[in-house]
Amino acid sequence: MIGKNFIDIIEQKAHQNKSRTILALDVTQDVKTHEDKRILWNKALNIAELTSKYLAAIKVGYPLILATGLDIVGELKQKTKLPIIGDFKIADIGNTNKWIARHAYNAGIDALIVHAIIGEDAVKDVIKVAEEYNRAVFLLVSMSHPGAIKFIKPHIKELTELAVNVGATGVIAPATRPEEIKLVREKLSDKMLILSPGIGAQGAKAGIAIRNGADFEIVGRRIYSSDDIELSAKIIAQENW
Ligand code: NUP
Repeated sequence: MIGKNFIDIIEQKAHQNKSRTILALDVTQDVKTHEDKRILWNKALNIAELTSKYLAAIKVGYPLILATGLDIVGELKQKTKLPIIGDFKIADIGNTNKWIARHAYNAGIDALIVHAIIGEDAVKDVIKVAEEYNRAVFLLVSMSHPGAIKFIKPHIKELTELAVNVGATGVIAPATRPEEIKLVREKLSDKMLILSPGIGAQGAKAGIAIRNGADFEIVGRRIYSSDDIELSAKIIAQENW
């Protein structure tokens, strides 16, 4: 299994901050000029710094990174001292995946999210890079939106088995359907982590994923779009710790 170092770090941060929250830092806006980019960059850093004492990790994805560039990862790590998860939902052929992973890890990303549905060979190409860098890989075995019920959910068992077989650090499973978290937990080794999105804006209550077997809850809009960002992060941590 890869990513043991990542598990130690995220657990240590969780205990230090008494929180099982991963902030989905998807704050974004149209960026057309250097000034737009600077404003967004500062806004994202400001939210990260305001909330960091109530978080276990930060997750970045396309909404932020395509607008600011990958360099923001280094500054986020330096300012918050939190591990950074790259939610690039890697889902291509192995050779392409390998290069996405190298660029992300080179930028300081500690863990990557990869679609399990692409199959063992293409997932393994990311695992190999993660081994080389001593970083983590999480596989999507289901998704939190309604559309996932038709195509992904029917394969959740096989996708979870794939995650175990390739030695992934853990999986992503939806807080919007806690019964799926339970099912996934039964199939995973105790050491593998479950990260669960869907809390807040997508309707699930903070704490529900943890009570059903997840290790961390991924929360975005409920924190960064709230009137009192710091207080929201604090309350969610109290609910999931
Ligand atoms: O199944 C998934 N659902 C989901 O919402 C897998 C994900 N990676 N996410 C991500 O979690 C989504 O892209 C966003 O970054 C975050 C949830 O954000 P929010 O709904 O709490 O704002």
